[in-house]
Amino acid sequence: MTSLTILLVLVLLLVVFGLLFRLQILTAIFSGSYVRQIGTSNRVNAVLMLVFMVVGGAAFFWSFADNFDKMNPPIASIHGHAMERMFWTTMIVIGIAFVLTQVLLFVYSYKYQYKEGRRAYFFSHNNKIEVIWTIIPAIVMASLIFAGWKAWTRITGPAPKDAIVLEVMGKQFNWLVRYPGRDMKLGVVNYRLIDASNEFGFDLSDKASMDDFTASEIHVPKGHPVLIKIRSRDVLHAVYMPHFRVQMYAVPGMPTRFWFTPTTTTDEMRAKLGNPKFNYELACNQICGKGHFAMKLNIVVDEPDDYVAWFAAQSPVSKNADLMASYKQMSQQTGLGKGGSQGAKANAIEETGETPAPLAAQASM
Ligand SMILES: [Cu+2]
Repeated sequence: MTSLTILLVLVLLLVVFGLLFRLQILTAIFSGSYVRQIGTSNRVNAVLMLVFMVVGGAAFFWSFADNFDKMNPPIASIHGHAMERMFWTTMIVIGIAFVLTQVLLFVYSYKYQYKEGRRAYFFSHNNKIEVIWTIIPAIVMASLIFAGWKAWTRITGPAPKDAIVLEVMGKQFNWLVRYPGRDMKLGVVNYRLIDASNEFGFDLSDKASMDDFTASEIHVPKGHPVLIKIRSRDVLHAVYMPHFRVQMYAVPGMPTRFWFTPTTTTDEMRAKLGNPKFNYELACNQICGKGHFAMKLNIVVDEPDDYVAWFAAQSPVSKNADLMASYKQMSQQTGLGKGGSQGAKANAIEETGETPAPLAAQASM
């Protein structure tokens, strides 16, 4: 209590001194003996404004140009070109507005620095200027939003009926991939059946699950629409595939999706870039925890025949002894699936929406 009182007294003393100082200045102003000391710092600051504009502006454009290739990898999907057009149209429009406003900000700060005897020009308002700077941005913004809305609606509309389907599930800290087997139907999964061997929580009382398979990388065929169903097991992640211009959140409890058509195989892209080690990648671009940096997955774009061969060579979950044993144990523990009285679909995430037909060749395997 004593220290608080002392602190309070000190603060009040400071306030009193401040007021006395202010009073002294006011007295001097009214008596006409006050001389305002502007000093050289005012001019130095004005010049620094210009220096900041030139140096900061140059650094900004240099970093932009230097990282351009990283920000703008070659496009390898059909819709990627529409995204690219929208992105650069928006960048050009906001770029012009950005440069214009920043140059005015710094140049005016320099131009209207304090000068002895100069008074600010009083300007209340001007209807003409108000109308111009309201209507022009409104038209530009509305056009950008309308064009963006049209493109986005087209891209995120229902996947074509012949799209191949796969599921990607984000978890701290990797991606799990699941393909439907020959029946082209992703089976039922249930989070309560998840354990170390059954990472997806396959519910094998659903027949459609038996031929599903998991993969350590994503394979997709060139020139064929691909529908990716996206889920998260824990926190918010995002499926980001820069070359395909795909970005979609993986949200716990809320399945999302994105479909696209790859146009360039991995081999073609390697030849194009002259980099034999190149791989398309899926990266998580939401900071989802300490292992976020590790959430990376290879994507292989195959020629359709190679894709079919790869697909045929995969082993279904029903042939995975560890997974089958774990499923049996978990279903007994939880009373779900075959081991329990509850039906396969109780509490399960059911697949909804369209079930795309298989690749023609794949169906004849
Ligand atoms: Cu993540």
